[in-house]
Amino acid sequence: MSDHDAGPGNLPPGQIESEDFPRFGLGKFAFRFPEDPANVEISVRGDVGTPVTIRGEALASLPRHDQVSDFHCVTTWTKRSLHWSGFRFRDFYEMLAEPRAHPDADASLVVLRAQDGYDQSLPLGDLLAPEVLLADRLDGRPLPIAHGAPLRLVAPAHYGYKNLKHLCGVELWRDDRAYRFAGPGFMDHPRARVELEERGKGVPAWILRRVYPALVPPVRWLFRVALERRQTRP
Ligand SMILES: Nc1nc2c(c(=O)[nH]1)N[C@H]1C(S)=C(S)[C@@H](COP(=O)(O)O)O[C@H]1N2
Ligand SMILES: [Mo]
Repeated sequence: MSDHDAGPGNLPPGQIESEDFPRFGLGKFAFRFPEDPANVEISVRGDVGTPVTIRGEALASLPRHDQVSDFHCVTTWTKRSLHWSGFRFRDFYEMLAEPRAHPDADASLVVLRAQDGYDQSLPLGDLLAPEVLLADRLDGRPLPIAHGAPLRLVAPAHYGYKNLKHLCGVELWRDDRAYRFAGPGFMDHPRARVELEERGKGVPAWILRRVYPALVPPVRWLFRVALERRQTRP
């Protein structure tokens, strides 16, 4: 038995296994979609010497990495054993972003931007972990729009809300500007580590654990209806 066959006892604190992997998120993003889901392009900006845009061809020069990992939404559902394929964020950063954009030496906060207007931040150190990917494939197929085409962040040690879909921008910020970024949700935790149950800020995790599950059915429904509407548009 591999680690990934582990039973429910091995789920992180407060999580429940989900049979399926729904399109999900913060309600206001349900009806927003990437403008150009085929265009793989990441702009690197912020406190850098030279702002640059890194295109799909450059990404394709990085070593491809396949990985099986669990996905943990803060509302308590977990989808186990997803097969992702893509590039390590660390390789993207060290082999492309750093040498081309020359970030300031003390730029340690990364603000991530998505094509649908969603954004999030994580410490650079968290993103350099080996299991953090820029994924363009899921379960052996090109990443679908529902799960973040053309490219999404996969950070399995962090709650789903840090796993940006439709990623298009990476900004390096110096520490002294970090406090200015909150994220799309007013309760977003700056790190949101699953094992430490950093579900949010301001409200204790044990309360969020009980309140959030009520949101799951309506949010699943909203995101499914929005996707169906997009797919059937003339
Ligand atoms: N661009 C973008 N990324 C996003 C979101 C979003 O609304 N837009 N929602 C986040 C949340 S809260 C979750 S749980 C996951 C859901 O990913 P999925 O739709 O692939 O299940 O995406 C995260 N990344
Ligand atoms: Mo989420």
